[in-house]
Amino acid sequence: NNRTTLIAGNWKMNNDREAAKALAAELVEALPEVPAGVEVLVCPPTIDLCCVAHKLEGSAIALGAQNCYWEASGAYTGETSVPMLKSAGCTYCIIGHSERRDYFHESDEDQNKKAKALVAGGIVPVFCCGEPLEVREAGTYVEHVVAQVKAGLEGLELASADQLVVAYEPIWAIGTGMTATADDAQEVCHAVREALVELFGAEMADGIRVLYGGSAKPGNIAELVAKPDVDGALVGGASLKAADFSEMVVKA
Ligand code: G2H
Repeated sequence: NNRTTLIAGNWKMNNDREAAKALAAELVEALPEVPAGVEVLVCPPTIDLCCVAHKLEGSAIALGAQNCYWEASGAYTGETSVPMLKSAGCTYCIIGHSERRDYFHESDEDQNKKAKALVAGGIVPVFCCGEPLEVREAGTYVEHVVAQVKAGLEGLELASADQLVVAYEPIWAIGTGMTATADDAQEVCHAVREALVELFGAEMADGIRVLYGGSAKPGNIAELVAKPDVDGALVGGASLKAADFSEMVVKA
């Protein structure tokens, strides 16, 4: 395939202003250029988007947000709209992370509205999906993830395949150190791509990046991205250390 590998850092709710700026600066220094065929993205907390954007200026590292709201403006206290993210320099936005679905009770319908608002506003959604441990153990994880993808992305209109990224993150592997094997990742990422074929047609689905997330690190990134349907990683813990994250970029 000719999909560009995407190594995306999800900083989650970590670092203060100075630490965010320092991490961004270290990354720019560690990655003066990005290897051919690889794209690098960092997603800081909303409050640090602007200062990180400033540090990333002129670098090969893209900026993304961790969440958004689907209305463009108005009385939505505490929320951040797609045009706001766009004007802050974001080209990507994570949506539907399991932490948002679980702790903030976000639904598939919420993700659908966010995905549509992002694509309409010119930001690429990094749409997350994944099953909890009990679903994995029950053996119905493929159906679970495919249902999330279909509900979250139905009716989305894409002009090109680079307008959407999907990240498969088995919840039991998030921040636990328990990585899914590369074969586990491939099995579900392949099923995700088949769901994308149903939603967007074969040609479009062939160009959409499908990432793996969940304890991805320098030691397992190469075998993950070697799988035919795994086009990169959404990286949490390991993205907070410039040395680890840049090593992952080099090994991807
Ligand atoms: C999964 C991942 C990043 P970690 O949430 O989205 O985090 O790599 O720490 O498991």
